[in-house]
Amino acid sequence: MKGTIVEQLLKNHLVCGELQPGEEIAIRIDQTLTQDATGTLAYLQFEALGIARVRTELSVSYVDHNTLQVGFENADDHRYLQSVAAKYGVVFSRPGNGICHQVHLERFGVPGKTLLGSDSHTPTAGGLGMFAVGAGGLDVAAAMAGQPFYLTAPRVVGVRLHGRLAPWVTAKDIILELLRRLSVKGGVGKVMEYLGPGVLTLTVPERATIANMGAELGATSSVFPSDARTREFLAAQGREEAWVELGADEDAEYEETLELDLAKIEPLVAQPHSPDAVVPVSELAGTPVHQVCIGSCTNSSLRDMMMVAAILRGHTVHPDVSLTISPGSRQVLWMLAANGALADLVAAGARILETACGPCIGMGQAPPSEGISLRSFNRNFRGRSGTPDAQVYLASPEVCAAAAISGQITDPRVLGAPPHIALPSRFDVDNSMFILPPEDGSNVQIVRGPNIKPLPEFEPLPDTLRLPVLLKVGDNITTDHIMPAGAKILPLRSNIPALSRHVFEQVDAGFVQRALDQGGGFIVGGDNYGQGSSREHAALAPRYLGVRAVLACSFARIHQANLVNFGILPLQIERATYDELNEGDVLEFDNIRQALLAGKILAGKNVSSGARIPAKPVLTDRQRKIILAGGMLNYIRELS
Ligand code: MIC
Ligand code: SF4
Repeated sequence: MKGTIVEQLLKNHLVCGELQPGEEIAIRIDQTLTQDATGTLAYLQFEALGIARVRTELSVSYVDHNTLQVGFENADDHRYLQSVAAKYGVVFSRPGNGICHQVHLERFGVPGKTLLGSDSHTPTAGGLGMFAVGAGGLDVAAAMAGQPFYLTAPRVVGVRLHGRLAPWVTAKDIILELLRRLSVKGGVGKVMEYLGPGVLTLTVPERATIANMGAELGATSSVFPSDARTREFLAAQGREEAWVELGADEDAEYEETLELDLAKIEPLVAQPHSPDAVVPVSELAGTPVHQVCIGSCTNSSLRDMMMVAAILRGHTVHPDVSLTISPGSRQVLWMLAANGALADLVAAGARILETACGPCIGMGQAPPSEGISLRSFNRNFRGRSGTPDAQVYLASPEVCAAAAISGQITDPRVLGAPPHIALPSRFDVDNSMFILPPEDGSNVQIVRGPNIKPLPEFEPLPDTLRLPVLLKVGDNITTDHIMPAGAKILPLRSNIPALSRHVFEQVDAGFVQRALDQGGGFIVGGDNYGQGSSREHAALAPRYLGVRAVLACSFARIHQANLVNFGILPLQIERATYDELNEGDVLEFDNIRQALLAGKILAGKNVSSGARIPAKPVLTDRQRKIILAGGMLNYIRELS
């Protein structure tokens, strides 16, 4: 990674380790962000660390996920988050202020700084030249406590952009094209660094769309240079003083390079049920659509919303379609209201939702049975929309708007010349929906509702595990499979006993009872186990049910770290071993502690079939100690 932007950013923040791909390094974290669905747990964990005030340059707590208040739970969580922010020195972004990634980009992102967020799309800020990474809440809590963040030094992929996008082709199509080429595991262990003359043709919100969906590649992060366009964006936000220039050295060396001619990209769509099932929109033209949802942290900027309004102007949404619009931030909504674009959206029959994640995480707006939903979002995993048999497609706001009018997937190029969107050089800036913490928070009382339960306690890892395989799943299992979200389950995020009742619910309704009856056990998975979100609940809730190890062919980065943080052993197995294992097999591992200390492969046995189970612990030296302690909180307590 010599001379790359990634190298410069990591070098400037390196606390320990060598910048060699594959080595464990630790970096200083300048800023953190949390959102409400992961934040309650993150702050409960921060409280458990016993630190009086956050030790970052800036920590922000957003409320954007759990905003449907069908019971007291979410509102109680919001109140808890507000009080805990005041007590510990965290800026609180009130519900209604917008989606964390969009708002952070607008108001707080600083080129050259590091950002750790308890949300997998935190790399959105890479569009501004930050080194921004998603992590579990416990890792973010540790960063708020001033501890460095540990990660595997990534391989840096240089993505060289040439030329300019054709009319109706957008930043979303650039990242969909990369997903088409590389797949949802193509970025694992890597950071995507964008370079080349094509970069200057993209504004910061467009770069942010690309960096955002780098998460779908499985990449640790995505980074853009900080250049004249970055300066322009910061100036428009009244923050030009935050600008610093950042670019790769002339002779920067990348582990891999990819060439992308922007002029050759066409409008694309990801088909159900994976963001990498990408085809040209022209192949799907004519497919009837029942719902169109525009927004999410991927595509909810002022430019995106104004483009949609301009396309819809003078039309009425097709009678068979329900169109929802969620602007990414209060700034975006306010500016749409002031410039008249909101009136165009309302006149066309769009259903205007609040500035929040909304349908992206199944917080309302579930599609009809077997409904086809076209969304400008980033994830279309089965069931995530709230309707198990819905078919969710992902595309640019332009493609979505065209379908909202015609009632079918439509190549927007048939609409003639695209509208010209003129953005103002100054945006309307108003910080009044942020609550700044008092200088001294020691007298602030933390408010806890009855749904906020104490953190479960776990014992250290035993030396022998003899337990059944509770479930065997395939490749690319997402955290949405493991720990579903949606309007009914998300309110339980701060109540692990209740939340754990929903583990693997959509995959196997009998899983929870089986885990309880058998006193715990193992999960067997294929490649890229745990891809998708950063929700540590996908580790904590299974651990609560007694899951002690996951045996998989490979793991997604954030989930692997979350498993370790909650004392679940991530064990890598060969495909042949995977093929031989069956649900119900009893597996035995002996002398685990000694083998872990010696860094050895575990020699497990399938008691049911007699076969050997060689299983390699996927752990760094530090993680070995954490897992032996039974999880990160135990480990920190041991140290202090
Ligand atoms: C998501 O998009 O899946 C989420 C909801 O934002 C998650 C976080 C969560 O589960 O709370 C993520 O991306 O990390
Ligand atoms: Fe929210 Fe969706 Fe973005 Fe996750 S992906 S942060 S749920 S808008």
